[in-house]
Amino acid sequence: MDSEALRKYSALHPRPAGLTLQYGTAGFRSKAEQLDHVVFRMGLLAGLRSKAVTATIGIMVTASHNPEEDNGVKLVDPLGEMLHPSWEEYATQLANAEEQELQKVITEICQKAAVNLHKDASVFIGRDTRPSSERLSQSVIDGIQVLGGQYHDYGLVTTPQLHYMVCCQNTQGQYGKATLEGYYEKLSKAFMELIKQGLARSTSLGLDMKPNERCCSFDGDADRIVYYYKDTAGHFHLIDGDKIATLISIFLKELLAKVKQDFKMAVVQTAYANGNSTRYLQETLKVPVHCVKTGVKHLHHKAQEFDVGVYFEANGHGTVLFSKAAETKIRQLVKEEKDNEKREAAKMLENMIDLINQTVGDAVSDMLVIEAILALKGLTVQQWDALYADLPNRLLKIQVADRRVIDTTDAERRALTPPGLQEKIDALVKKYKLSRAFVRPSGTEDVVRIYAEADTQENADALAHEVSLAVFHLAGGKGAPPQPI
Ligand code: NG1
Ligand code: ZN
Repeated sequence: MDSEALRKYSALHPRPAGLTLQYGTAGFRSKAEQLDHVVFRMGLLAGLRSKAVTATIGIMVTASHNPEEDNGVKLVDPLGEMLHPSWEEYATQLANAEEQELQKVITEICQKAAVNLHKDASVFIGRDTRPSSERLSQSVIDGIQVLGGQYHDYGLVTTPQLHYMVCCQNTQGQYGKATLEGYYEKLSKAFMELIKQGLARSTSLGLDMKPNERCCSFDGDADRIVYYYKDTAGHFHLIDGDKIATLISIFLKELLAKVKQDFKMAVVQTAYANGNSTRYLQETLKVPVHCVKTGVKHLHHKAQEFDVGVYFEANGHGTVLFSKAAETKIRQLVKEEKDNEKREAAKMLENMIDLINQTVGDAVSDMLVIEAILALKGLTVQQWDALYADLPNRLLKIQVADRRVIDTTDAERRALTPPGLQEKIDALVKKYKLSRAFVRPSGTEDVVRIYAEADTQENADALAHEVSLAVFHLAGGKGAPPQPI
C-alpha cells in the first residue's frame, strides 16, 4: 500500500472530530456534509473487498427517499448482493478510525479478511441526482485510487441498475451486458415476450387503462415501488409491497403447478408486513411465509433457501429469487417438453426469470412484472386490491437519547431491553382485537419506530400511541411525550 498516498488523500477527506457513524440497514446515511470522509473510506473498503474476493465491487452514493440534504453510501457484492455482513464491521471500523490510525485499521482488515494488497481491484460506481452526490462519488474515486484500483463511473443510475451491472461483470455476461443499454434491452425483450405469449392466447387482454386508473411510484433510487389508485368515491387505495408479493405469488404458484416440478416456494416478509397479507398467503394461498429482520439483505438471504423465493418489504422493496436448479430445469423444459401446456408454462416462467432483477429489488423490473401479470390474468387494480383487506395500522417514530437501549429478538417482533418494555407492550396489545405491536431502533434514522395494527384505525392509532408512550418513558424519550394521533 502506498502509505504516502493514503496520508495525502485522507488529509483531503478529513473526519469531523468526534463523529461516529454506524453501518445501518442500508449502508451509511447522514447529512451529506458529514459524509466526505466516509465515502472516501468506502472507496478504500470497496478496493479491499475487490482484492479479497477477486471480483468487481459496486458502490452507490444515495440516500434514497431521505431528505435532499442527506446522502449515503452502500456497497454491492460480486453477484449483486448487499455487502456481506461480516464486512459491515470493517466498514464501521474504517469509517470511524482516527486519521493517523487508518493505515493500521487497513492492515488489520487485510489480516482478518485475508486480503492480498498486491491483487488488482475493480469497482463500479453509481450515484443519484442529489446535488452532493457527484462530489461524493469523486471522493469514492480517490479512495479506490489510493489502493491502485480500477473503476468505472456509471454516473446517474438507479441502485438496482448498479447491482445488475456488477452481477453481469462478475458472471462474464451470463446475467446480461454490463451496460445501461444491456439492462434496458434485457428487460424490454423479456417483457415483450411475456406479454406476447399472453396476447397470442387471448386477444381480449392488454394494458388498456381502466376507469379507476392504476398508478405507481418509485422511491429516490428506484429500488422500491408501490401502486395506488383512487376509487369512484375518490378514496385513495395504496397497494403496498405485501400485495405485490401476493400477486406475484399467485401467478408463480399457478405456473409452478402447471410445470409439475417439486419446486419449494416461499414468501419472505418482515414484521412490518400487514397481518392480513400473512394470513392470506398462508391460509388461502397455502404458501409458507417466513419473517426476518428489516432490511433487504435479510430478506434476500432467506429467499435464497428456496427454489422460488418471493420477498418484499411492505414499503415496496423486493424481488423474486430462483435457485440455479429451478432455473436450469425451467430452461430445459422450454427446450424439451412435449406437453404443450407444460412447455408454455415453463416459457412464461423463463421470461419471468429474465424480467425480474434477481440481484436486488428493482422498481423498473418489478413494475414490468406486475404490469405483465395484471395483463395476462386480466386483473384490474381493484380486483388485485380486493384479494384481501389490509388491517388498519399505524407507523410512528420517536426520538430517544440513545436508540441502542432497545434490543430486539424474534425478527424484531419482541424487545429484550429496556426491562419491562415488552411486558408493557404485551399488556397493551391484549386490550385490542386482531392487534399486534412492536418497536425497533431504525437503521437509517436516529429514531425508534413503533408499529401497531388492530381491527379499526382508531384502535391501531390508540395502540401505537400507547406503545410510543411506553417507549418514551422506558427508553429515555427526548422532548415532550408523544401526543395522541
Ligand atoms: P429503518 O430505518 O431501519 O426502519 C427503513 C425501512 C426498511 C428499509 C430501509 C432501507 C421501514 C419501516 N423501514 O429502515 O424497510 O427499506 O429503510 O432503505 O419501512
Ligand atoms: Zn431506495
